[in-house]
Amino acid sequence: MKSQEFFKKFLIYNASGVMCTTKEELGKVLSSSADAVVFKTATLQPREGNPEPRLFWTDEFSINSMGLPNKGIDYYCFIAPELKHFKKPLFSSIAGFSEAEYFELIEKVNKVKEFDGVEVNLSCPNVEASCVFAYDLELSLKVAEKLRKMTDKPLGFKLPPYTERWQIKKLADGFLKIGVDFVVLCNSWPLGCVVDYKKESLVIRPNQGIGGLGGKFFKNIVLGQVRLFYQVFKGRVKIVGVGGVSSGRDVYEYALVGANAVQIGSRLLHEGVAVFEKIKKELEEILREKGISSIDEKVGKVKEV
Ligand code: RRO
Repeated sequence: MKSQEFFKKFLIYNASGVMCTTKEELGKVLSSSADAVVFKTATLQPREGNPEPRLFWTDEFSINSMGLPNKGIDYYCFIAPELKHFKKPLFSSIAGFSEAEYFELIEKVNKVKEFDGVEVNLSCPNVEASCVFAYDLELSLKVAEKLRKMTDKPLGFKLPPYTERWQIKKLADGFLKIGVDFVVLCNSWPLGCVVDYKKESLVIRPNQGIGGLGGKFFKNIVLGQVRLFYQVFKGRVKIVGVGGVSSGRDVYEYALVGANAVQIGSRLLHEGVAVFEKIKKELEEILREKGISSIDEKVGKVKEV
């Protein structure tokens, strides 16, 4: 599969949703030390998203109920060629409101040769009152199978955090059989709530103040997901880890449990694109101290105790 070409070398880039909605933002990420960029999840039509305030973050965590604000798939297909000169992988991200919409979206992405891969978002926690798509395992596998038949591009799925081992096993077995190239683990923790005790108020307005949580606390939740998926995939389907990455040490931990790449979300909000250079320097320092030439040697090599 083609994605093996990208993920042969460990990648560090943005999480979809952070600094990737406009051509200017995408250009900023691509001008930085990021190794690739994933675009904001696109829908068939442009969307304004939910009412503000809809995003809040501190050093420790973030909560959002953005509601999929994006410029629509046609805009992203139009600008992708204009970003190719950065010579870095460009990942499209798409989300439909029905099975049929996912199929329509991938046909549009297929027509753009500058997209190097597609991340299918099955896990937006914030759209109206609807549930997270990928909590319906059967339906997700059915859609994945059809999308696999529809595209030759490297194909990946962004999943929510799961709470049962059998859910992960079922999806991982299915993705392996279908020939999925990569998974992105995980979208934000759904149904979070943050309260400002001084103001005695919620911090975001939409959906009763409920939204997706990310940030430092999330790392250990996602490390568990990466480890369990890796035990099934054993490198045959690549894993992109996303959740609480803010240092070189976090990247090292993700690699040990089986990630071939990481994305930065909350920390990119907090620090801006300088975060990529900072994290890479910290990672290089760890590798030097340990006398390792490349992080790729460590993927999936965590020791049991
Ligand atoms: O736009 C959002 O509200 C959003 C999306 Br599409 C997503 O996949 N994850 C998230 O935390 N927010």
